[in-house]
Amino acid sequence: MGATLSPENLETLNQLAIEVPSWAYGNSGTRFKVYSTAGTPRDPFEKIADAAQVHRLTGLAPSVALHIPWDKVEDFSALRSHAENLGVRLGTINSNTFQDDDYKFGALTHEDPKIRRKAIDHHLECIDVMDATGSQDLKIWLAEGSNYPGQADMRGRQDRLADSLAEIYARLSGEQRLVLEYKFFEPAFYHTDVPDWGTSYAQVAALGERAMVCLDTGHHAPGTNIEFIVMQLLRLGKLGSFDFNSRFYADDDLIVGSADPYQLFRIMAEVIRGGGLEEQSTITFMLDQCHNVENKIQGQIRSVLNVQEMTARALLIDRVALTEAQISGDVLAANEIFMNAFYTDVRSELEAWRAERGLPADPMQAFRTSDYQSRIEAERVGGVQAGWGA
Ligand code: PSV
Ligand code: MN
Ligand code: MN
Repeated sequence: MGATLSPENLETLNQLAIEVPSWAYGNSGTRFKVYSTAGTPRDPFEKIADAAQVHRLTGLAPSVALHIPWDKVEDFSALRSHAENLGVRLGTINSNTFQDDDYKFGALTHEDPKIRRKAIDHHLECIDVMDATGSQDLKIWLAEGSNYPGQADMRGRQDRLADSLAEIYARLSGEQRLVLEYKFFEPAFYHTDVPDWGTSYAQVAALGERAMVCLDTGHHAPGTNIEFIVMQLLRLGKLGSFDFNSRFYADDDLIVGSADPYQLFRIMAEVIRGGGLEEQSTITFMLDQCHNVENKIQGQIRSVLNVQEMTARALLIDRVALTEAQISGDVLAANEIFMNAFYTDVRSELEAWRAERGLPADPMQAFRTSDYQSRIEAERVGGVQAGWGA
């Protein structure tokens, strides 16, 4: 079944901008082993340089998310200029309250006001970073919860979380936003304090207009209808950002669209249906993935291309015919219209899209044949390689 992207489709597709995470370029692994690879960045400046390659070859990834303190530098304005000189900008600032002994039993929810103070102050410091980098979003993911029934007062923790978030939110200015990410398990296994979109929604709705929900595709129980959540958050005007990644079993953080391209298609179909790619949309389409065994820069290139490809296919859904089939109760016709779009090969059209912009037809191949990888392998010797958590 052939179908081509209309000029309106192409206009929508052009709205797609994907944010890559700085930590994708550092070493990462599982809890069993972190593999070290040649050419791995030794500091945030080198991570940004690698991220800029993804944008240079795909035209799709104009911003880079930072994680504090992993990406802490003396002078964030210098990091900002460095990014801008390489054709990208600094994006979401991710806070980190999961690598400090003080936070063993919680950070923003902790019983001890001194520890809560420390955690709130960390977020205020992240907002200072945003002021210097020009970032729009402060993204908060909390590793807080409990392992055993009875261990923690879940209700009290929820109340303290609300108070802590209110203090952080009050410090935002201008266009800055707070996005609260949810995750149903890990590192806590009995309860987490922000386990689902409903809890995140309840917390951010209490804060105000500039507080939104972050949906990480790897943070749901198996079988969850994620596109339904996308639809609902868009409907409520509270979908702030995505953390895209793929998973087979848990929070696997694999290449986007690798485990289930059809799910990515369904998610992008709801994004389009809900206006998430319209000009006035403020959704941040971020990747949150780590490459354990594959080449990191190519892994990111593959991911951003997959997001674009599934978006292009989702744009091909014949909405007029679909609505007719839905209204008339023609179940099979509706499903066929939906699937026809999913099964359409858009790769040559996307090659043409790149050609028009002076981008390589095959960005993966272009990276393989460039000397970038061999250059960084030769240059980046010595020093400590930055990794997930460094
Ligand atoms: C937690 O699993 C998470 O998805 C959060 O976004 C963290 O900031 C990120 O992973 C770190 O990779
Ligand atoms: Mn995430
Ligand atoms: Mn995660």
